[in-house]
Amino acid sequence: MTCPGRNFVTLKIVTDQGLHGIGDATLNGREKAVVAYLEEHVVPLLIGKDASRIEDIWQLLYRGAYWRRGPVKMTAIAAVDTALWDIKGKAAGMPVYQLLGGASRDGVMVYGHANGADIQETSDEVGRYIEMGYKAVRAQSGIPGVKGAYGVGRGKLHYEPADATLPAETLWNTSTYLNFAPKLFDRIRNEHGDNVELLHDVHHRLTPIEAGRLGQSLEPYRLFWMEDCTPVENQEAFRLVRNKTTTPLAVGEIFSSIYDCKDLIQNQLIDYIRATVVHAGGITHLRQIAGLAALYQVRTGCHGATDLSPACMGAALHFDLWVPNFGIQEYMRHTEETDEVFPHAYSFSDGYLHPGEAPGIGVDIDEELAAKFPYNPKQLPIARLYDGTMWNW
Ligand code: GCO
Ligand code: MG
Repeated sequence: MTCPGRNFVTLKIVTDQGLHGIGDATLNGREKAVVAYLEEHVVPLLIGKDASRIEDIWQLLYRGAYWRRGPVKMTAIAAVDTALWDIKGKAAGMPVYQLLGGASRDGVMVYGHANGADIQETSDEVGRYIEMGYKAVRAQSGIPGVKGAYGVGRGKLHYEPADATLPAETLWNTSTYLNFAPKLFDRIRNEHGDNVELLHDVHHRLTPIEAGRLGQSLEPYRLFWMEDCTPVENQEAFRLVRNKTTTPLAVGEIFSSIYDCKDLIQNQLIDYIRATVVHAGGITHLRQIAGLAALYQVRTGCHGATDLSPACMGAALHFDLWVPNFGIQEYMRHTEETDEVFPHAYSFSDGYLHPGEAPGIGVDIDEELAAKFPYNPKQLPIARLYDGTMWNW
């Protein structure tokens, strides 16, 4: 565990041939649950195993656990899986994207995060991202009358929601938000034109019918996607949203397995699947999700917030460069300290990330430096309605 600006859990696997691989095991705000699962229940099973048998080890950790799925276990499995792909790449002398089948594109289109205290500040931030070369930008704004709207940080490039030992309380008002959101995107389209893809994260706040209304009201601004418009425990709820709007729908950053999204995909209720390496069982499982999605023209849009470490980002970029049905990759820049603790081969240029040509996932951990940033417990905020009722953050 290390905290170079925020907490990360990293698993390192070492072989008797002298190779090592790393995998991200970070579950934001629940770090120690994954550490305990790894230490108590996973690591003892790995000692002495053949590191080349990625699939068999995946099955051992998934089927062999009896208690299947769930974010803690799937994050632990993902860490092992990523480290083993890293080792396989190093053993072969190839970057992981080559092992998967080679590059399907020259670079991975990413979207950055523009956020501001109000409409003008957010629109200005969108402009700043366009100047940095981004082809796609997610826009989130403070909302007058809503205390602590989602996505608006104190910092700009390094917005971090998990910033308190006990969950910070934010407030939510759906009507105010529904009236506000079209005004935000009206200003952004007017000021920045049609040549930038715009995205928006609703962060699970609306009921299905409200999500339908929001999608409709944003249609004139041609969003690339509207994300997590309603909680997804009930996958069927998306049929109602879908029937109301042509705004594309993205879901899945909190999914940990193919079973969380199979109905959404098979019924063509979403356009982008947001599952990523660290929370969805690693590269081995994510490629099954992508394979199912490809049958239904659902494209990938991997989660890439800063609570996913560079080890996840590296692995995701190899996956993205290869996966036939790629859509977009989220890219929230890490702090300089984080980048130093995790030296990496991936690089950003003109709106695209490339995983680089280093063998494996192309990301390592500087353990000496990591030790200088001890774990610092933090939790994500919670949200309440103005009458005190608990809501979805
Ligand atoms: C996103 C996400 C994040 C999450 C965070 C939780 O779209 O990037 O919604 O901002 O809130 O990853 O740990
Ligand atoms: Mg999100």
